[in-house]
Amino acid sequence: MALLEIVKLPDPRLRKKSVDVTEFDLSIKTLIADMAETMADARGIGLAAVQVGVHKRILILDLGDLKEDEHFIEGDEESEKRLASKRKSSKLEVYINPKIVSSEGETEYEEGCLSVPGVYAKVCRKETLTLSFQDVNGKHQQITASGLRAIALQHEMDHLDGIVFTDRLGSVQKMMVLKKYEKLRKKAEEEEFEPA
Ligand code: QAP
Ligand code: CO
Repeated sequence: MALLEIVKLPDPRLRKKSVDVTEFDLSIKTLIADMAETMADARGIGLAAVQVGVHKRILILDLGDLKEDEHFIEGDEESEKRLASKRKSSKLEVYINPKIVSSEGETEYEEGCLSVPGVYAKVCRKETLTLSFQDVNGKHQQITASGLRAIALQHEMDHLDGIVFTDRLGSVQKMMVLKKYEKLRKKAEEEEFEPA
């Protein structure tokens, strides 16, 4: 197992479309194990392969004990506690070559992204969706998801097509979020050059 580097905005690798997995070999299983370790280390609930620089249509989720309708906000004490308890019970879900079969309804959720650390914004998504996908062995599966799982699946599937959640914001909101992100990046850069 290994920790991988998480690709962050504005890295152009996040904009490239990922391609279908055709060989369900050991290298795929190793990649998924490394992605799971990387996601857990970064305290994420979802990760697409493109976020570790691999352009294959693979995404993983680990909602742990978070209920489907549960919200988490970084910095919020209650959310942090729930996130910490989720850590104790990991429930890894792997989706390879996912395709939306049908979707219904609309919902809004305050999203974040390991590739855009530190910023969050409300994004419109479908409320429920039925997905076909393949598991780690290449076996075809289907799932109907709603709540947080449905949001996370749509967020991660966007990554497979080079789309980041900030692309889905209105122009004013997008500007505000990207400005905040730039500020955070500059601050992180400064701190790197002159450590406290
Ligand atoms: C995508 O996001 C998602 O900014 C997964 O500092 C988002 O795991 C699915 C994270 C919302 C469903 C709803 C973000 C961690 C994690 C940050 C994540 C940060 C630390 C984001
Ligand atoms: Co993301």
